[in-house]
Amino acid sequence: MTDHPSEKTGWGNPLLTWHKVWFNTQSGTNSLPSNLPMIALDTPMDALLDSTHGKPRLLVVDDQPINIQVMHQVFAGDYQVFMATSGAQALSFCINNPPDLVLLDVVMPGMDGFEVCAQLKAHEATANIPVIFVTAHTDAAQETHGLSLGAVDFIAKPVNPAVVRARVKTHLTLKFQSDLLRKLVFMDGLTGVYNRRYFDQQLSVEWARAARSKLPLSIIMLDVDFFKRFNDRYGHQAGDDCLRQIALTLKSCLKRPADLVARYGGEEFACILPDTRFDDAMVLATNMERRVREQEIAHENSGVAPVVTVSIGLATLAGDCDGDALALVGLADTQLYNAKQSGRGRVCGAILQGSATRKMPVHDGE
Ligand code: GH3
Ligand code: MG
Ligand code: MG
Repeated sequence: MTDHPSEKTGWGNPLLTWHKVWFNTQSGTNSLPSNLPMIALDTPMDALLDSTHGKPRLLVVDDQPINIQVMHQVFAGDYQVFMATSGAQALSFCINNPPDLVLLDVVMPGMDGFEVCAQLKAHEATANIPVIFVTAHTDAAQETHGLSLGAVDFIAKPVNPAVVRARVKTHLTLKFQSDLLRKLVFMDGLTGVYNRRYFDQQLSVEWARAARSKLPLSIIMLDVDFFKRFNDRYGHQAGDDCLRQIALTLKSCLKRPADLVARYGGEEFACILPDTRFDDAMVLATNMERRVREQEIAHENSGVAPVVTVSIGLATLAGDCDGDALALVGLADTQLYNAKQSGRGRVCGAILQGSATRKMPVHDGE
């Protein structure tokens, strides 16, 4: 936003120094734990897991700078306050830099607040940002219309600072609670990577995308070798630590934002690699096998190596295919089985192509 009112009017930088975690500055029963991450609603899972504390971000949208100034005075102490003076500016800000909540004027020249709200709710990346209308026109029909568009609240101008602060706090609390739940629903509690539920959901999304775009899609299935023996020899606690370490290593092998690693179950992990050709996925899988080996976690009863190793099955969808996502997972599973059968600590892969499945050479991890 080039014409940021706070910069023009000399109100100072809205990105004020963060004195305390916001929730701890609030009294009352709605307070959330201070370790609650501040999360943008369209944040991918990796970013959710890495979120750190920050001041909640409010976007105030109003064509009258005096109204923005009032809101700035009400909120600047506890929030990062951003400003937009038109609907178009507000939309562009929300898409590029999603705030935690929007305070939205209804009557504005050009795109009015109702239209802005409708557009925010229509886009996946912005649909979950709570919108509070702030307006001088508070008849029941307008309020009903605003709420039907997905706004969470309606506040009358001129605003009462205590009331608007309390309402914003309530809606932010709800927003952060649902962010946290969303995070927990898709997270594996032991390793901190995605869980099976998220993997299944994303796989069908990526399968549909690959089918539409005719781009390749690769899946990796990975299983720790002789992990039962590892637990028996070193104990379950060490087993859990080992799984955590493997999860971290696998995550660090992925470079593209769309790639993901999930705990598929027990000591199995799975990766989705959108738009990744077989050869590139094979390089990645081979790298994963090597990197886990290089962790040098002692496993003296393995029989494969004196350290923990993994077996990997890779399957790539290339071009049109009559099957479904399960066929791709099934093929990766078969390849994992082949890797186990042919000695463990290695990668096997195949391409799913129409009704023909082409097997690729085994890549021994040694
Ligand atoms: P293979 O090389 O054929 O995969 O042999 P394996 O011993 O790894 O396979 P098996 O399926 O016989 O045993 C898997 C073991 O993984 C048994 C189970 O106790 C262990 N395991 C599964 N989930 C966890 C977990 O969350 N923590 C720990 N510590 N162990 C787990
Ligand atoms: Mg195993
Ligand atoms: Mg297993």
